[in-house]
This record gives sequence, structure tokens and C-alpha cells, in this order.
Amino acid sequence: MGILNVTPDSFSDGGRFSDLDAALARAQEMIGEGAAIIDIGGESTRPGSARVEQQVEIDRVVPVIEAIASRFDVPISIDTSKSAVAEAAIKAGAEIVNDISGLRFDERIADVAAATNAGLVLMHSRGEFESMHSKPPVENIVAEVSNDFRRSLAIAEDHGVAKVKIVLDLGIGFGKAVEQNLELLARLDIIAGAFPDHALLVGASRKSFIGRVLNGAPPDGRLSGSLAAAVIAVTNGARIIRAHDVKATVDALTIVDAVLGE
Ligand code: 7PM
Repeated sequence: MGILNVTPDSFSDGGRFSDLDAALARAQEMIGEGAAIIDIGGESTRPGSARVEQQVEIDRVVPVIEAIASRFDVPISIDTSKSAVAEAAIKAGAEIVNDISGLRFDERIADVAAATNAGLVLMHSRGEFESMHSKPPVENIVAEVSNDFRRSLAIAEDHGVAKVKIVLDLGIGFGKAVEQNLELLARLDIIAGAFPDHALLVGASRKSFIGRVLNGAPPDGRLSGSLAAAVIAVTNGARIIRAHDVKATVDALTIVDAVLGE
């Protein structure tokens, strides 16, 4: 799953038309590098970032989704926690809703997914939008993630989302201490075993726990660490990897597949 951010800071050269062009070029590049899904987000979840009005988020993502959907045969996911944005995105051509709140912020996301037969990614996170990145750690992160997955799954199924459409995501970096992100990757096999009906998605790409373990490496110095995390995740049972660096990630995982195939 290749990441395509369409927040104003993501493409620097301003001007609506060139923003759309830049997004399209990046999508095309990631597809060429082997991305199987393009994940489009119009709201930054950076620590301390302000929430974006839903109409602003819609205005950012819809033109990009329409442009990609009309040109390329690739599934598009919409990274949002708002049902109105999910609905507009699906109308524009998205097929998957990627909710970082796991239905905690807006349950109607499940109604939208059920009504449109869209895929639904339920990501684990702790705390509200503003406090998500500063929550004190819990005792047993594997147990908490598993319990919260059950709660999110129950809501989704109550709203009529088919089991087979639901993907679970550990939510690396969302309200978790560095050691807990490492523990989740180390024990991913336990979580995968507990949820055999669902594919697991992991997004560790360039995240701050990698920078911390690598003595302060900046985001553009975290590629090797991100690849190591992706390899561990897939080896331990993840089925989808969310990544910025698609070519390098696909290469690393092609080797993993080749080895596991023997
Ligand atoms: C700041 C902090 C900026 C975190 C961006 C992020 C995930 C996601 C994000 C994930 C799924 C990033 C994150 N992370 N959706 N959206 N899984 N499903 O690094 O791990 O892109 S935002």
C-alpha cells in the first residue's frame, strides 16, 4: 500500500493544477514500482496537528481520487475517520476506507462501508485525535490491541460490514511507547493467530520509533529501518504493508516471499 498524502504541505509548489499533477505523477510512479493499493489522505495525523474540516478534506482528496481512478486500474483507499469524507471518496472511485480510529470517532464509517461493499481497514489507536501521540503506555499492549480489535470488529459487523471486507492494523506509533511498537512487531504472530479471518496491515514506514532506535535518524534516514520492520511484519503474519518507499519495500518483500516459498 503506497502512501499518497494530499495535505497542502506534501507537494511544495503550490497552485491547484500542479498539486493534482504532482499527486498523479506520484501515484503513477508508485504503481510502476509495484504498489497494489494507493492510500490517499487529506488530513495529517502528525502529533499536534489540527483537525481538518470535512469539506476541506473532501475538496483535497476527491479530485485526486477521480483522476487516479479514471487513469489507473489500482484499488484506492481513503485515509479518513469521517463518514462524509469516506462517502465522497467512494463516490469518486475509492474502494477501501482506512480508518485510523477503528470506528471510535465516527461509527457511520461502517454504514458507508456496508452500503457500498467497500473494504474497511480498522486501525488500532489510543486516545482522541489531539492526545493520540501523548497517551501514557498501557501494561499489556498485545492484550489491549486484541481487545480493541474485538470492539471495533463488533461495531463493524453490527453495522453490516462483511467479515471478509475487514482488515486489521496494529496502528504502529499511535499512542504507543517505542518499546510497545517493537513488542507489537515481535508478537504480531500472536495477534495474527487470534484473528485468522482478517488480513493484517502494518504501517511502520519512516515512523518515529525507528528514528528513536536509530539514535535520532530523521525521517529520510529511516529507510533501512522501515524495510527491516516491514520484513519482520510480513514474516510474523502481516499481509499488507503501508509504505512511502514502494520500490525498496516491494524488493525487500519479494525476497521474503521467495525465501518463505522454499
Ligand atoms: C505523522 C504521524 C504523520 C503519523 C503521519 C503519520 C497509518 C495509517 C497513518 C498506519 C493505517 C504515517 C502516519 N499511519 N493508516 N495512517 N496504518 N492503516 O506515517 O500505520 O503516514 S498516518
